[in-house]
Parts: sequence; C-alpha cells; structure tokens
Amino acid sequence: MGSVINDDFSATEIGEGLYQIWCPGKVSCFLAVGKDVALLLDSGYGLGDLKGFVETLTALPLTLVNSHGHIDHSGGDYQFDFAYMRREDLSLARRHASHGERSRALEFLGRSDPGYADHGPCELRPLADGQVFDLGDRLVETLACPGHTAGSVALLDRSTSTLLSGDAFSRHVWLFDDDSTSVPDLLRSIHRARETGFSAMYCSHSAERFEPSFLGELERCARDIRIEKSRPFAVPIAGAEALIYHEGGELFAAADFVSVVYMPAKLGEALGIVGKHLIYKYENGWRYEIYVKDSGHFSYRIHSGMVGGRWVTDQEAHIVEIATDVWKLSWDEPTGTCVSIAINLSARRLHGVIFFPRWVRDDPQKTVCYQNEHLDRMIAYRDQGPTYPKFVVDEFAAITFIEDCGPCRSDIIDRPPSALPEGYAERVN
Ligand code: FER
Repeated sequence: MGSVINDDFSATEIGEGLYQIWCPGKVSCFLAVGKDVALLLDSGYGLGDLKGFVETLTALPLTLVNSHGHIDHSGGDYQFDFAYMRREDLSLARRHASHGERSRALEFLGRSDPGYADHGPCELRPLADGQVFDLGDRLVETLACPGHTAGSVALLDRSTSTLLSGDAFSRHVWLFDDDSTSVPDLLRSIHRARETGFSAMYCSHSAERFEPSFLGELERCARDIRIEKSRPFAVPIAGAEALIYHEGGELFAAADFVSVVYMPAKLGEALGIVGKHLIYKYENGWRYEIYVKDSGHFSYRIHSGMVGGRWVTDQEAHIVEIATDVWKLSWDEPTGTCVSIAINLSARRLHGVIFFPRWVRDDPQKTVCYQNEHLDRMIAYRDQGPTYPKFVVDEFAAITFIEDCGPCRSDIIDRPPSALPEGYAERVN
C-alpha cells in the first residue's frame, strides 16, 4: 500500500483505489477512485490545498460528499463546486462555515492561514439515505447514521466492502451537543451498519482498521450506558458539561477501549419499554410474545389462538407512556388488523384490543406465516377484503415472563413458534 505526502497532507492506500488522506487538524478524508469518477468523503477543515493534493492522486472528475456538517469535515468544501450532505446537517454546516467558527478553529489549531476565515460553504446538495454513487467500476452507497449529528452518514465502498464511518462510529463517539441526536439513534445506526455486512471500517479521526466485530463492542457500550457509571467529561470546543461512559480497557490508553460522550438528555426516548421481552397469556387462552426493539418498532410471535403460528419482526408502532411504567403500543398491520395494547409492567398485566378485518376471522390461516416475507400477499388480501363487519377482541392478559434484552436486537424473535425449544413460551419468571 502506497503513501503520498506533502507539507499539509499525507495519503495512505487502505484498499484498492481507496485512500485515507490526513489533513491539518488531525482529521482525515477518504478518496475512492473509480474508472470514471473519484469520490471524496469530506474536505477537512479546509486548511491547505486539499483539492491540489487530491489531484496528485487522481485526474478524474471529483464528487464531494460530507459525512456531516462539522467544520473539520466540511470546512474545505469552498475548494470545490458542490458537495452532497444530508438535509438535516445543512444549517449546521452553514453555521460551521461562518467567519466566527473559522476564526475559532484557527485559534484552536494554532494556525493563522490568511483568508481562511473568509471562506463560506460551497453549494450543498441534499444526500439521500441509500443514494448510490456510480464511479464507473465502483459503487459507493450512502447509509444515514444519525447520532453524532442528525445528518451523519457512513459510506459503504461496495468494491472493497469498506465502511467509511466519518464520526458516526469510532472508539470515542461524541453525542455531546445540540447537533447530536440520541443514544437510541446511535444504536439504530449501528444496527443498520452491521446489517450491510461490511468487512472493514475506517473512521475520520484514527488510522485504525476496524473489524466488523468492533460495532458489536460499540453497540454493547451504547446499550450499557448508565449515568451512575459515567464520569464528567469536559468538551473543549463546546464548553459543555458532558458525561463519558466507556467499556473495554482504560480510556484513551488501552487498544480496546470504546466510549460515548453524551449529555444525560440524550439517553432519552421511551427507554422503560424499549428492550423489554414479554410473554403473556390473554384470558381467552391466547399466548403472545413481544420484543420492543426501539421507540418505534417491535417484533412478535403468536404461540396460540386464532392466528397461532404467525410471527412478525420490526413492525412499526406508536409507543407512548400513559402513566408511570404503563405503556401503550398501537399499530396497523399490513393485513389491516389494528391492535392497541396497554402494558402495565410493574403489575405484569396487559390489555389488548384487536380489530380483525372480516377476512382474517373467516380464514385466519391465511395470515399464519413469517409476515415480513409475505408483505405483498398480506396487502393484497387486505385490499381484497371483506373488511366488515370487523371482529373485535378485547381481553386482559397476564404477563408471565419479562426480561430486559436491551434495544435493537434481531436475535430475540428470529424464528417461528414451531422452531422454539419445548416449553419456551410456558416459562414463568
Ligand atoms: C397482541 C395482539 C394481537 C399482539 C399482536 C397481535 C404482539 C397481532 C395480531 C395479528 O396481527 O394477527 O397482543 O402482541
């Protein structure tokens, strides 16, 4: 793997035609060179002639993408005609391209580059989740990864299966100011990134090559965050009072440490029900199982009753807390069945109302499947009806089993009821 250096920049080839370019201010950007086009992820602070340096690596036309709007990633955009960025970070990027922010950056970095503070942003074009850049013989895909900022993205270079995470994932994830979102968002982003099946990951502020298993370590750390196990962490730029939680070895010293800097308010979102795995039995004898994956999704399995055998993952739901530790989940199935369940965790009691369309009542077996693999069929049945008169079931249930598995897991409900060990649903705790 080659290395190219001048006064301000150095480049390391981290994969075939894929370079990590170190810029002034201890930040890197990434260059993926295709047959027809080269893609540059980030532009550093914009100190020194990044564009000129990139032109020593490739003569191809350049597409610039910003991993997010912070000045150390988009500050050099002014050297280019336009950049792609998530809409959510546009105003942040404009703020960070201001004279005041640039002057602060110069002072912080001990530099006095003439004219630097006067540059503005370039034209910013909206970047879609899933947007694919075709570089000729190379596809680079956009993955929205909110957390560090609302508009953070990682790019997946399909040809080397390398994930370029910007600041979204690293050993030291910052969710430290008003631009960051929440720990549950970070968990969702980690989950999505893991599902791409990437084989190596690089981030912007380190030269480390991360194995995919690293995101498992980061996920565990983010899931385990507790205020009482965190310590105060002074954030030099923001001047904010943040907390840091870490796992693995000693912070900033051990090779395997992993940490999240956060404001307590960022722990937020329906955390009391998120991660809970419940099994319950309605008074009519129907036994159901549910796992709340995040503040807007859950998975379930139906062990017995009218549609016993049916199972669903990642169903969208409206989830609210209606009294202390009493939760309401409401959703509309692709079958047209509407359900609302109220869960009293401490009393281990639940009340559900299920509004079945007539066709489900007439032939419940049609819905007994792993629904996620038959969505089109379910929607066709729903549209064909008949819908009315609806069959309404309202029942109380006793929650017979409760455990806390943490959010965003796919291994809690991952097979049909028939593939579970004997006695699985009858466990009581
Ligand atoms: C429940 C009641 C009904 C439940 C799911 C359903 C996860 C779904 C019914 C259906 O779509 O057939 O308590 O919990």
